[in-house]
Amino acid sequence: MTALTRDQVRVSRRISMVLRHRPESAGLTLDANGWVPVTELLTALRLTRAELDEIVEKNDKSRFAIARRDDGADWIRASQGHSRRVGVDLDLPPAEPPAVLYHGTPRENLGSIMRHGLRPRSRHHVHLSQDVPTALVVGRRRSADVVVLEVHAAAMAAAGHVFHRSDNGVWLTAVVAPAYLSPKPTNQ
Ligand code: HQG
Repeated sequence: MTALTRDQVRVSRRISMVLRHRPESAGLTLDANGWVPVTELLTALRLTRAELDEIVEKNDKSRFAIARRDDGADWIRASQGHSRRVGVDLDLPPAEPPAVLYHGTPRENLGSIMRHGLRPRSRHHVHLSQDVPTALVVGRRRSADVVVLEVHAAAMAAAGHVFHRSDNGVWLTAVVAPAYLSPKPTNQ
């Protein structure tokens, strides 16, 4: 599959911004679960359906999901990453996590994270990756000097902490206490 063009990446970022953080900036209102009619998004962002479909299909992380309702209308939402200020509930079922998940973060955050745990900050959840390469990509959005933390997810689940898996494979949980975290030695 070919990658998005630079222009398409720009539009994709704008869609993420609108669907996750600032729907009102495009005059849109999300429903309780984060969905908006595709036709409304197209009008608001002056896109054609073909342009939107290409961006959704080629998106490197499948950030957006489109679902058809009983009346035949298509609705779209971001699969994860919403700001807390946007009061949506993705309504994902609890999911049994693998033994270990990963979180990539700038090294400068490490001291604070090992003292206070992983916090969702401005988002609804702490975001965790299925594998180390993905965690490195997430961390490198912010810094060249990234540390990957192992999250002892199965132990957390056994202690009653709830996990969800977004439609695009990101693991979500409320917070991760320091006891469940160990920094991976940097040999990558
Ligand atoms: C850090 C992207 C100090 C945390 C990615 C992270 C992901 C702490 C930052 C998704 C801390 C929050 C989310 C503490 C957490 N002390 N720093 N106690 N607790 N942090 O962007 O996980 O490309 O909200 O380590 O791929 O980086 O947008 O979270 O560095 O899936 O689709 O605070 O965003 O997806 O940053 O990324 P973020 P994240 P997209």
